[in-house]
Amino acid sequence: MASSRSGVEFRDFFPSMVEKLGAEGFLDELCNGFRLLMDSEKRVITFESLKRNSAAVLGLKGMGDEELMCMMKEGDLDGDGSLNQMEFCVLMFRLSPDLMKGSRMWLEEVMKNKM
Ligand SMILES: [Ca+2]
Repeated sequence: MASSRSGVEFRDFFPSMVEKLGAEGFLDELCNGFRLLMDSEKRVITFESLKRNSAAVLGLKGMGDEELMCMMKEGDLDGDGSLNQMEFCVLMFRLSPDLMKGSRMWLEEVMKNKM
């Protein structure tokens, strides 16, 4: 995958989280992150909800508008201008290349069970 890292700086702390939490625990954390960031009425992440809530989420703190916008653009697979839970999780994995390398198998396993 030619990842255009379009200015998105992301501290790659996921691999150590997976070590600590295990695959399932980690996915729960991702879902938690999603809930923290989403617009509580629309149940998806919009640019506004991302901007409003990003300070609460480890790793997103201090991101500027442009970076958040890039994240939205990169994560929005179906082009509806918002991120649903699946899009968010996929994006998080794409932002963590190391995790991506090591995680294909367990990720698929966990996704099958959970989603
Ligand atoms: Ca979308």
